[in-house]
Amino acid sequence: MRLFLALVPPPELRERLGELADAAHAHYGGRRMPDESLHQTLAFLGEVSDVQATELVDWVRRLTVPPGEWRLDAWGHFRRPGILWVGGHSPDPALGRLQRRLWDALEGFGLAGRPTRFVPHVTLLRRAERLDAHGLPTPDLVWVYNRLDLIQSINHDRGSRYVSLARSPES
Ligand code: 3AM
Repeated sequence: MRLFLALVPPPELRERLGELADAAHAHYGGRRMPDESLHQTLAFLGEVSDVQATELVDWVRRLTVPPGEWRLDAWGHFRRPGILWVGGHSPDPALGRLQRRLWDALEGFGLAGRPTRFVPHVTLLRRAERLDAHGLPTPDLVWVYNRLDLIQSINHDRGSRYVSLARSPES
């Protein structure tokens, strides 16, 4: 099964992110991420075995995520898949530390795939028709987090559906 670790927005923030997604969609077209799929990927694990998945579920249920606040104050894009995202203007040191700590542990589980660059972001649009418009208001949101989710990504005809398999305790 295909898994990733992510921050899942609390309901109010999810709503604000959904509003940004609507504004972005009006400008850029493409496929708007459904509200229930909005997340911030900390580590994409790819395909893992059932045995590994069970170990990961146990680990996440005991994992402590240091509480943090991530400021979302910039739009960004990944040109090739036409992804438009909202994220931070500058790298967030606490999220960087969390991501490195997670990968240290994941490599202990025998998982590979640590990326060379980590750009925390929330994907709002996929296959955007253009990425060069500048008509959107600058975002200004704060994501207060203290836990993460282990999420299964299930492919279906119109994209992926995400199912949380485990959630770390609130810290
Ligand atoms: O956080 P976002 O939505 O940008 O793009 C996929 C999504 O990221 C990414 O993992 C998240 C959940 O699917 N993803 C999918 N395949 C990937 C891969 N092979 C990948 N990230 C890195 N390598």
